[in-house]
Order: sequence, then structure tokens, then C-alpha cells
Amino acid sequence: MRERTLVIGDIHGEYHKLIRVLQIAGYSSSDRLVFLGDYLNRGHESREVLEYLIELKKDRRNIFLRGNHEDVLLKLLSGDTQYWYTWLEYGEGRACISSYGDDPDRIFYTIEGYFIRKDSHEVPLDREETIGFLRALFPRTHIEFLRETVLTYELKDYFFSHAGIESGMALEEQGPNAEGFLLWGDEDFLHDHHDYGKKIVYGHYHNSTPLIHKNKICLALKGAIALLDTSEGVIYDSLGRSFSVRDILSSVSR
Ligand SMILES: [Mn+2]
Repeated sequence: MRERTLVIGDIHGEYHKLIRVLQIAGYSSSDRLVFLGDYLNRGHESREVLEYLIELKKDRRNIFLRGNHEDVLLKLLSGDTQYWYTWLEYGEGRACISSYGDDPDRIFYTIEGYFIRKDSHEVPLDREETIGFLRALFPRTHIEFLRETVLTYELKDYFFSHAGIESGMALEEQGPNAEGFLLWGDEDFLHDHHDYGKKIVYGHYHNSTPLIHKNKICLALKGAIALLDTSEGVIYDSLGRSFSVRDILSSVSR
């Protein structure tokens, strides 16, 4: 069977939607997959998503990029406690904690920072408590999976990252020095129509439909998961819609 490359946008704890969009695209094991990151948080099935991705990783052709949500969690796992706010409140990480079987309401904020309830005690989430809590919450295989995610990936005609690139910089230069742009995005890139030689495919910015431009495609959707079949130039989503990249580009340029 022919090998297709299927690119999947932000998942955010929505296992059932992920399965749905793979079914809609007719995914089979002859296809290879590129995931754009943001696997965790917000939805209620973060653990199911990670378990499934770890299973898919057995196929070495499949690529798993790092999203800002994974990055923040990795920083917490390394004991950087300043990221609790970003992970819990901005990132809706409490949904992830519940999906891994703990009670997120055990963690609360005071003027002195974040605390966790343990039996009848309230303990500050300092470096040691943070690492201890997260290592008990996540299976080791899940932490390894997060650590092994990558910032960028390229094919002949495509460049992939979670949130786009550093605008104006050549693709070869988009490495760890551009990490902030690759993981968190940048306004300049959103308005950038420069031809980088490859189409940049990214997620992070959730829209109601996939964003299709000559030089870039955004696959993050509000309330759904998008998938790009690079061989056909078609985007499917978990709601059952499909979008032809070529048709949309020709209607814009007309
Ligand atoms: Mn993101």
C-alpha cells in the first residue's frame, strides 16, 4: 500500500476526537504520522491520548513534536515551580491531573504560591514537592515520551513545528535558538507571506476552520482536531468536514 504522510494538529486531551479524525482520513498502518504537539490538558482524556501516542511511537516513522503545553510540563518536571500557574490556570492542566487519577483540587493558590493538600496538611509546592507529585502522577513511560518530543521536523516540501517559526529567519536556522517562536508562536509570523521554500505547517492558534495560505497551513481548531493528508493536499477534521488546500488557495488568488 502507498505510504501517505498524515499531519495531526493540537489534540488537547481529546482521545475520541483523535480516533475519529484518523478514521475519517482512513488511517492505516501503511501511513506515517506527524503530530504537531499539545497532546495534554483542557480535554478530559490526556492519559488516553498519551497511551495511544506511545503505542503509535513503536512505528519509528511517526514523529511527535513538542507543544508549549508539553514544554511547560517538562519545566515543572525539572523542578521549575514558577510554571505552576501557566500549567494549571492558563493551560487547564487540572483536566490532565484528573485524567491521571488524582484530585486537582488538592492544589490551590495563596499569596505565598501554590500548595498541595496531603492528608490534613497543606504543603508548599516547592521544587521537591513538585517533582515528587508529578513523578507519582505520570507513568515513567509517559515522561520519557514527553522528553523525546522534538521542536521541528521537515519533509521535502514541508516544515513542521508547533506554533510556526521565527519570522524572517531561514528554515535551517529554526533550531533551539528560536525555541520561543517554535513553541509559543509570534504575531509577525502570522502576517508573514514570505516564501520559505517549504510550506510551514503548525498548530497552536485555534481557528474555526484550518488556515490555508500559500506559505503556511495552521491545523489547530476550536473544538475539533484537524488532519492534513500531504499527498492529496486535503485537510479532514473530527467533525467530518474536509478542505482542499488547492481549491482554497485558487479561490483566494482569483
Ligand atoms: Mn499550543
